[in-house]
Amino acid sequence: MIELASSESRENSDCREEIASFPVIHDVLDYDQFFREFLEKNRPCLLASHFTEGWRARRDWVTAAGIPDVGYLQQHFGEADVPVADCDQKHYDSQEKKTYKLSDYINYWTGLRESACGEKLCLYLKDWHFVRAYPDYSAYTTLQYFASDWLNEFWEVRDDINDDYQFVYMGPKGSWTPFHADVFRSYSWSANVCGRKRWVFYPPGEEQYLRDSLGTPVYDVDSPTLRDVSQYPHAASVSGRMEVIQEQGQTIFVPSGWHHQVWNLEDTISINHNWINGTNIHTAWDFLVQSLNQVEFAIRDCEDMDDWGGQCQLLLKATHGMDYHEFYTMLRTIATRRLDVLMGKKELTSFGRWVLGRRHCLYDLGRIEGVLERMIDDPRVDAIPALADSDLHPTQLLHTITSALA
Ligand SMILES: O=C(O)CCC(=O)C(=O)O
Ligand SMILES: [Fe+2]
Repeated sequence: MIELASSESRENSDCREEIASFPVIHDVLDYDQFFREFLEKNRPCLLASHFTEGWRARRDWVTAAGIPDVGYLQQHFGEADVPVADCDQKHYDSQEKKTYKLSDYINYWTGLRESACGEKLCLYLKDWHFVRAYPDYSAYTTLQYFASDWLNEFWEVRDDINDDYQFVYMGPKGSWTPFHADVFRSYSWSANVCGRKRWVFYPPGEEQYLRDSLGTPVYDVDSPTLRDVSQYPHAASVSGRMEVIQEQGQTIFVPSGWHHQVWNLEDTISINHNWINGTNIHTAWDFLVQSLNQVEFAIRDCEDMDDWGGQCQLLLKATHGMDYHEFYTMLRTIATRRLDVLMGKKELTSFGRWVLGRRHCLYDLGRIEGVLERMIDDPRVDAIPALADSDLHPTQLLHTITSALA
């Protein structure tokens, strides 16, 4: 059953902004329905807490009183290096981060929470690659709805670099994440092991109204400065805001390209993944193209230099996190594994648990076919030496997929 949390309106200077209702899934919804209603339509939703009931993290990382079991975390993971953001230090459009030992972070969390000069600190442990650090621990199982995950599948089968997009967050009441959309315009899901979060969302495109007169995106979407017309001339035109409180055990689905901001309302631990699959791969490609256009514009005055196109790809990798070659390598890896399923060579299991059947593989290949057609139309693809080899060229892969689908 999908229910809608009730609609509210919110005072916003002299206008009242309607806040759209937020879908909540209480019962088990079948995979196809979730796929159609939320992934394909790119709409957010909240999943009830029973979906994460059996998770080890919910048992072992939380005390009987429902708060973080810092003693347990200290004992089992105290030696881990973890990234920690200072919520009061703005660093470009994000927060300044340092590496801590988990045990030092827990000492801060359970202690006075002050700097050496007595200032109150708000430190938020973010983007800890927990599964990578403790691959045998099994803190949770990814829900079936999120099983089709090309990003983590790609990183799992890659043997040159060990990385993933599977994270643990933990922070005190008051810690927060500034207004942003996720890396590569991926989806994310985030589940509260304990604690509560407040989320604010805006649909794709609405963020353009939340830029200041110089074009810089707002950092804190609840900041009173947004009401200052001389600073944010278009803020009154924004629409589609959604807000929801995520309780302990609940999981939120964050669609592609939706800007959002998050506050921990209590001491909170959460698990989150970023992912791309057949339903948002076109969005991810469009965003990659847009990022390359921006890079090219930024260094257009050096266009005459040797291998300007190669330099643009290097800058794309540094700023966006992925270049054309890596994006294509991901597509090729995912496509090859699905072609193998169609030929009966292998079974495809995601997160060690969910079997992606033949029908899913056909869907995925159809989506890859569509993106490849657009890639081939981009003349900058041909200037990438690693793709010049005809066996590796996107045209060749497209041909293989089209023949298989026929
Ligand atoms: O929980 C947070 O502080 C941020 C999470 C987030 O931005 C996400 O899951 O996309
Ligand atoms: Fe996010």
